Amino acid sequence: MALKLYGSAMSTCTSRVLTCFHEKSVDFELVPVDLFAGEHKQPPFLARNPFGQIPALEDGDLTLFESRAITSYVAEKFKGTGYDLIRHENLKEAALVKVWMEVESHQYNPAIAPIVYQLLVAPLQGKSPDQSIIDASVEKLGKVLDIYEARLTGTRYLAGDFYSLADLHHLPYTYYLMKTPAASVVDERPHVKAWWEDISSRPAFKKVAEGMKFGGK
Ligand code: GS8
Repeated sequence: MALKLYGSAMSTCTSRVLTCFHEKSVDFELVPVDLFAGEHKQPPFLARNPFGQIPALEDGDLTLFESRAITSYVAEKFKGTGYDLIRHENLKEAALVKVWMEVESHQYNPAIAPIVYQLLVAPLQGKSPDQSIIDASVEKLGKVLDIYEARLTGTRYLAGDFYSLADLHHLPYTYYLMKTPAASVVDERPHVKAWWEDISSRPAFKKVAEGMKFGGK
């Protein structure tokens, strides 16, 4: 039975899971959830994620939410097929993948998400971007990326010389960031830029990016 993902192709957290599906070459069905109609706050969706946020996964009688927990489950369940995203045969490499997944979640995401929200989402909601939030977040993201620049001087990818779930988790938000003037925060750092060009050109993500459109951009 195919995995069922409830979400929206344009959403960053849904795209994170879709990219993982493509890397693993697993069968899935994307069940659209209409955020603009507030479907994610209605009882049928709340039964899948009581926090009312997309995406949610159904695999038989198992229901999961939180995109990073979903990708970890999929990468583990299908460790024998497709690209190995978690280095399951090497304990030390697997631990480094987990370290850099935590970094994305706790350092990178809190800095980048407000920039994408202010520059791409707020205008769609008829609000003007708040420049003070953008400036503070760009500064915060720059400090995180200074650490990435140093790290990527020694290794090709974040966890080592292998692409992993740690890199994959960065794709959706960075993809949207690169469509804004704040892209300079990546462009100014040569190793970060080369890493971005490398990970965003993988066929699995290119397929997903085709569906990532915010207001036609
Ligand atoms: C965040 C989910 C989330 O923010 C995860 O799955 O990784 N930590 C969770 N989902 C957003 C769309 S992300 O582009 C969402 O559902 N927003 C609508 C809302 O919060 O009402």
